[in-house]
Amino acid sequence: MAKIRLTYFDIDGGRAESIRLALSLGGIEFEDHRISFAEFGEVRAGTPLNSLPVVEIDGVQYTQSNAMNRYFGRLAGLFPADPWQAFLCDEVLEIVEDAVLALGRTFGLNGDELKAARDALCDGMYTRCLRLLDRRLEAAGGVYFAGQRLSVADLKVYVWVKRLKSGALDHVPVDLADKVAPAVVRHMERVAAEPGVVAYYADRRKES
Ligand SMILES: N[C@@H](CCC(=O)N[C@@H](CS)C(=O)NCC(=O)O)C(=O)O
Repeated sequence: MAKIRLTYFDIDGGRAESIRLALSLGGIEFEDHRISFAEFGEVRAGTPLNSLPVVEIDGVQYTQSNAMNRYFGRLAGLFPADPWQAFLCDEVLEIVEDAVLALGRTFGLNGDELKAARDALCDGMYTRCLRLLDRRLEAAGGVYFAGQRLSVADLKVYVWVKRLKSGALDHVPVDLADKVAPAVVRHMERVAAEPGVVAYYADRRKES
């Protein structure tokens, strides 16, 4: 098996978290290389696009978190084989990626500017994304987003919704998802209770 080293911030969230979860759930050995925000300037200079996450596979660095979600998802049995179900899984991955990207554009703002940008995000794009995810989930049977079983789409939505509800994001109401996408919140709670996810965070607590 190739030697895999995943580099990302030392947070249990963000773009690398669903990848870490997929690797862990799939029993795929990898080095979980975590860096502090203070180290980012130095580390990013050594990455192909000056950004994280990067995954090093047999000594070569690769970029793009959703490519990693798909590849490791396939290796881990967490990506649908059926082309239509794969499309549904992909759509969800990209909806959440767009949402993550939009939040990134508000970083660096402060005070009233930050509040205005986050209010607009929550009332506009985030409400639309959450409502769409709610509809997709119901259409897929209400439990998983694709293939009637856990996939990287479920992991990526779980990580995002957990963050929205965490209270860590200024001006993002913790009950936004509850109000506009209750099925997605129930989904988040179910994914949190998946045995592989519970085991992953139990191991994380032992490490820290
Ligand atoms: N499309 C890339 C985006 C990567 C990205 O923007 N990562 C953020 C951190 S989560 C970053 O490194 N931002 C710094 C920058 O781009 O200047 C991916 O999905 O991996």
